[in-house]
Amino acid sequence: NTLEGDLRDAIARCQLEVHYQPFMDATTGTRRGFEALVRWRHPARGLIPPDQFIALAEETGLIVPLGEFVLRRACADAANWPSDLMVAVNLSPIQFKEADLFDVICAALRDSGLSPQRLEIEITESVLLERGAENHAFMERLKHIGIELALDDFGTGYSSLSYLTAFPFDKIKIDKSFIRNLTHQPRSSAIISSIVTLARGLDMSVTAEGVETAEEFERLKALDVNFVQGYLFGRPLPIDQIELDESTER
Ligand code: G
Ligand code: G
Ligand code: MN
Ligand code: NA
Repeated sequence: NTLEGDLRDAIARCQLEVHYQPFMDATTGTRRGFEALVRWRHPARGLIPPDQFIALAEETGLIVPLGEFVLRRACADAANWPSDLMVAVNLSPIQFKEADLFDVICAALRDSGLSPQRLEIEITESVLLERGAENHAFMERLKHIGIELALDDFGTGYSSLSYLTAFPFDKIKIDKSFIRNLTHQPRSSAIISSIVTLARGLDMSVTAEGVETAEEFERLKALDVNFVQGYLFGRPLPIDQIELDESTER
């Protein structure tokens, strides 16, 4: 059997799992929420990471039911968390082409009871390359009901600065490739510092992704990054393995 056939079955047979990785307020070190990251629990191949099936799901259109599954699961899970914790869900550019995406998101919120203010949608800039006007209008609708919008993987694509002013993002997530070089390359500090200044001017916050060491964390705090995410604070884990009783007070 093909991986495509297997993936189709996986969606039908609920072999997909949503794991959660925490992100923290950089200043206080308190946890602010979790990013939902899909995994495929394959009966023969074990746990398959998303970089091995998201592209296939996008090519075959399976990303649409897969994405809806993740969104619904994430909203339902987060509805049971302490109410100061957010959940961030990645949306594929392919999902943006579906005319009913707004209704799908509203239904996931309604059915779970999750407040829209606790949902963050992460999109990559590839969404913005096509159908700019429609996507802009769509993003405004999401913001209007209180959903937060994050620009994911910032710095890895074309990263036209015009996207930042043209689209209503609340947050920029700096790709982990910049954090990796932070403590050896002064140039990486300069780039992050510029992104932070730019974001401030546009009234957006900044998340640094892929933070693995205490040294990186210290440097990022000094650079005034708002949020941090990475193995230093926690790996993505299944819902039953995340600690929710951990203090989340400010
Ligand atoms: O969890 P991991 O770091 O292996 O994720 C690898 C990539 O897969 C990341 O780029 C992430 O954005 C993407 N990804 C993870 N979960 C989802 C999902 O539910 N939907 C989409 N579209 N992408 C996801
Ligand atoms: O959605 P996005 O492309 O940002 O996906 C985040 C990816 O980064 C996930 O695959 C996640 O497992 C991975 N990741 C999260 N924290 C770290 C980290 O500290 N180091 C590395 N190398 N990868 C990380
Ligand atoms: Mn992401
Ligand atoms: Na990212």
